[in-house]
Amino acid sequence: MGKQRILQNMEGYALSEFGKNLKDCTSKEKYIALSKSTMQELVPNWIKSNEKFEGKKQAYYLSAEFLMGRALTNNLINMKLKSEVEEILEEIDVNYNVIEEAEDDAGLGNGGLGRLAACFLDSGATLDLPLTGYGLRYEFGIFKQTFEDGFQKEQGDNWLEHGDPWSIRRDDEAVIVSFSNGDVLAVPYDTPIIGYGQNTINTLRLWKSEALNNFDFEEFNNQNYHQSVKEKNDAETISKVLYPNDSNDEGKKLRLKQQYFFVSASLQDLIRKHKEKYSSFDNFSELHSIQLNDTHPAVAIPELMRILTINENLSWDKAWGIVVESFAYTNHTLLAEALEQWPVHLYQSLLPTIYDIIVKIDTQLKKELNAKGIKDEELADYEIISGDCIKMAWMSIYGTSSTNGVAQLHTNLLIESELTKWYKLFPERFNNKTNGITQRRWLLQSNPELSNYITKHLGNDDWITNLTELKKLEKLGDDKGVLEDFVNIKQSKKNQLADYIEEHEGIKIDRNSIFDIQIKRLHEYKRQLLKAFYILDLYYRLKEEPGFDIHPRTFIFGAKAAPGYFRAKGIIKYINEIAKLINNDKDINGKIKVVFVENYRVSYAEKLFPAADVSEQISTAGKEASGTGNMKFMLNGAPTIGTYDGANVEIVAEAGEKNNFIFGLRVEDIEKIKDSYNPKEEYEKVKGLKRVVDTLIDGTFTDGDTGMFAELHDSIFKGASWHRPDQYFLMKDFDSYRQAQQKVNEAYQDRLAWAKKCWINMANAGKFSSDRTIKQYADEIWKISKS
Ligand code: GPQ
Repeated sequence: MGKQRILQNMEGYALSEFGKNLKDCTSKEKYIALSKSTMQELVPNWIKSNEKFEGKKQAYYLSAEFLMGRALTNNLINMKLKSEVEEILEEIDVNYNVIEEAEDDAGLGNGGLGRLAACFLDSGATLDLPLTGYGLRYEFGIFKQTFEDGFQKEQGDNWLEHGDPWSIRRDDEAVIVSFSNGDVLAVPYDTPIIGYGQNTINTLRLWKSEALNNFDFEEFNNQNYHQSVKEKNDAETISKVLYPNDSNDEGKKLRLKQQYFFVSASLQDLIRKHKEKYSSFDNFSELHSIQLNDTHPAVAIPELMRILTINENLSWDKAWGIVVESFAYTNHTLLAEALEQWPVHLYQSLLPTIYDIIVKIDTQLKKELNAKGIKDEELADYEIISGDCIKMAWMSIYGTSSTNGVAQLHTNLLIESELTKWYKLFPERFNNKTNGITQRRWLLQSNPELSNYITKHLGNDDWITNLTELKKLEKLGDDKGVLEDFVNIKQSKKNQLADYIEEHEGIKIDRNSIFDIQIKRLHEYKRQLLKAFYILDLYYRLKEEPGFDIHPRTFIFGAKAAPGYFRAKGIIKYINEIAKLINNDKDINGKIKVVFVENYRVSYAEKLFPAADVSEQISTAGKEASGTGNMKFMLNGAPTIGTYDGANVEIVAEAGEKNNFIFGLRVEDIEKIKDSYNPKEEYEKVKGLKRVVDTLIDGTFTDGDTGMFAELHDSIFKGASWHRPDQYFLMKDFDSYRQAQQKVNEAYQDRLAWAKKCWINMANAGKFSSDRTIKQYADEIWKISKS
């Protein structure tokens, strides 16, 4: 392959773009030169790949978030060029790692939902399936997090400051999106999604908002400078910044603008391409399957109705048939606060035509329900427009032919509780698609040491595209030599992480301690606070109980809190206070340490998952729809300490309960106790619990007079109008969690028995490849196949 060509292209790019010789470029510039040169290599294949799917049914993934992380290494790996490029760079005395670290993450998502979209694109291309992503090209992605005196501070994420070498602007395919107060231009930026082996290169198309007229000369001449650029500023605001809420509905006008903007642009794009080839829409749903990633793009349902009935003159009924057939909907949560409900007045004022169509859809629904014998007084349970709110989930179930949950437990709960009524109406529409992760990023890229070892023992690298191959390794779980090698690989990943943490967090950690890691968004239901209470209890016992001893532990947290989520920010501050106390206590002598890493993100995650000894998945049962971090830990050989929640249930079913540490209330237990639950009883009764919970109010720690800690205390004992005391059952699960942790400590003493647990987890991770998930979407929902 073109080793020489890549280098030549890099040199040429350095000269023409930076006015320097390559050797004099900064790391950032070298990164850009290398990426541009890689683009030159792949674009011809990209064009060919697009052509091969012409005339075939294709799938489209509409998502407000794509949490892609870095692209360079992933692309080189999937093009099978990584080692060659490393050699080229070595020849010119450049360290590949330095170039890799020069890339900013594309952080166009909050957490699980956005990262799932990114894994799905990788799997789609690798499986040679025609799958296109459509979303928003936020100028600012998820905020950058720093800690000041232990408090989270947010900074803007200017990821495009130096340009994005991986996307190509397509002015010729721009479309106009209309709002009641004017039109804006949607300009597409296309990023190649390279399948492993480069057979297929798909596209992620992200829309940027711009003004139709950038500058009003008349206003300028009239000395109205602000007015002269107002249209430009207003239009550009739409794709300016990602809303930093995870699983929480914000209900803001700008957010609605974002949703309609990218949805309308994407559908117009599909319609335009369809019309270039066909003169009717009779075959539209035979050629398009459109997945709605949660309800964020649900406005696609009335928007496609608008386009088909008003622009294209189809009858209502014919259009409705096409809409239902073309769309499918994924539900990602049961949390009430995440279920989108838009105020009617926002729709009426911003999107009056769309609102009228929603009214028609709602009327049609009620007629249909009546015809099915549902009485008028029961209609309120289904109506899409309910009081002054539009229920996006209801519209998404009614306007699509498939509704899926993201893990078996989650789907069961949807069917049995939240969506029972809808399930009874349309049982054939409901299905489960358990989430997955791409092994290309989460093993091959982030853990080359383990990848090579796996390939060596399997005798081939088929696992890269067929993860269930790992099952063949299970039998080596009794081979002492294998387990020792495995322990050594884990140790080398722990050493790498320890170096990185020392450099970036300024904390020296014990490389031989148990790396116990909880990395995910900060949310009360994920119960970072439960882990904090546990750590504090451990600390007091180590100090006070003679004869109590444990294997050294490093508790690592990584999490961003939504900027407006007061309690989540309080938990961050609290954990940072605990860290300060414990890490500086000479008595503890480093036996336990607490590290809250700053600015947790995809590229940091790639360093954390491979180095973990313990995976913390401790959400309140029934609250975590699936989780995907749990799968990344498992694949890298870390047992789970967790509740029976989300995909944990399936992880344990694959890897065995004895190789994991399950604790706490189950969904059915919670159902039984929730009405009579009194957290105070547990607090009084459970040994040590009072001591740790009281630190929220007894002056042990300071929250800088923000009232944060007292508020956390209230969340446990007082409740509020919108929740019961301790709604996430921290008090009730504390002792059971502590016992499970004690078991972890004991199990870790026998190094080889522990390594075996890790090995069995890794060997049974095959089910959790997003290749499996995408194959199921392709076969069962989208009905698409390889070219
Ligand atoms: N999830 Cl509704 C998000 O990351 N953001 C959201 O807005 C919603 C869900 C997560 C969910 O909490 C996890 O349990 C899932 O694993 C993930 O989506 C992907 O399905």
